[in-house]
Order: sequence, then structure tokens, then C-alpha cells
Amino acid sequence: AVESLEEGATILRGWALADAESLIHAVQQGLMQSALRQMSTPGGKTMSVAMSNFGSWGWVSDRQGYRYVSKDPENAEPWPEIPAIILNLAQAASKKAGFAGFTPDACLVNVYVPGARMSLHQDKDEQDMDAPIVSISLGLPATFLFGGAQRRDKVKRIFVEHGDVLVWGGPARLRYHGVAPIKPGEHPLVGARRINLTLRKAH
Ligand code: MD5
Ligand code: FE
Repeated sequence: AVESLEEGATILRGWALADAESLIHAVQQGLMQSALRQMSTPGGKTMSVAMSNFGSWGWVSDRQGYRYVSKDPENAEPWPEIPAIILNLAQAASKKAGFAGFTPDACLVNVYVPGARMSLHQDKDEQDMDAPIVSISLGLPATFLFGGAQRRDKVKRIFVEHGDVLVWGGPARLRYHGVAPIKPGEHPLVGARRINLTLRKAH
């Protein structure tokens, strides 16, 4: 089922379901090379979400700020390649949502345990704001917070679950957004976690 949320924002419910086991396997393989870690914010807090990256560019946060880097600071090696199964799914989803020719060079892996959350923010560390962002949800469900162009704007709550794919582009690309604290639970394939794969064109 394809739902349009707002101009530029599309939910493809269950779009990743058929590939879920292969996606999870590919994520686990990549994480053996670049392990999950809890990054610090520039303000010195530890993020509740554990992260890693695949692709030519990986998003990192530390006391110096937010940026994309080509090597994993933990092992000084390039990030693992974006697994083909993830890349193909993201390209098919973006095309379905009306963004042909999406060539992501960054895949952020976000892993949420119950209680983990992501506060309201904009994604503005990428150079190409014309490219959409594709987000693949696996494991425990979440309440996605979809705001406006300004932090104070009213926020819509969107329930996202295992297999859902969201495409954010055009006027939705710079909306404020976040994730409410994950509720306790156990997912049969993933355990007590939510995995979110976020594909972007960073450069
Ligand atoms: C997540 N991750 O569920 C989300 C999925 C992040 C992040 O927010 O920065 O890692 S990406 C959601 C997104 C991206 C760009 C625009 C909008 C939402 N939006 O307009 O709401 O872990
Ligand atoms: Fe974001």
C-alpha cells in the first residue's frame, strides 16, 4: 500500500517485508566490519541510538559536530559497502515514490533498544538536498514524529513497523522529525530492537 503523507513524503507499508530476512542478514554482516557504537553529541551527551554506516560516506557525531566521513573512526577503515539488497530496495522505493535516479552513497544504520529515541531535528548535513532520503524500518515498531519546517510547528505521529519504507523528498526533505521512545517488546526476527536503515546522497 502506498500512502502519501504530505507533498514529498510517502509511506510504502510492508514494502521491505519479503526481503526482511536478507536485509537483516546483510546488516549483521556489515556490522561485523564496522560495529555499532553510541556516538556523542556536540553538547557531550551520549545518543541512545547505536549507529554505524555503510557506503562511501558515513554520518558521525562527536564533540566536534556532525559530518560525513569516508572512514570509520573506530577502525580507520572505509565503511563497508552498501549491500546490494539494501541499495536495490532503496532505489525501487524511491522510484515508486516519484524520485527516479536516486543514487545513495550513504546508509546510516540506527539501532534502537526499548527506551531509545531520537529527538526532533532536521537532516541538513548532506550536500544534495534534491535527492530524497529512504528509511527502512525493521524489528520493533515505532512512533515517528513528523513536524514542519520549523521546530515549533505541530508534529504528526506516524506508526511505523517492521517492513515499512518511508521516502522523504522535495518539500518533506527538510522537515523536523524524530522518533518517540521505543516501547518494550520482542520481534521474532530482530529481538528487542528496532533497526532503521536510512539511505542518503551525502555528496
Ligand atoms: C529513524 N532516522 O527512524 C529516522 C529515519 C536520522 C533519522 O531521522 O536522521 O537518522 S529518517 C527520517 C527522515 C529523514 C528526512 C526527513 C524526514 C524524516 N521528514 O521529513 O520527516 O531512525
Ligand atoms: Fe533524521
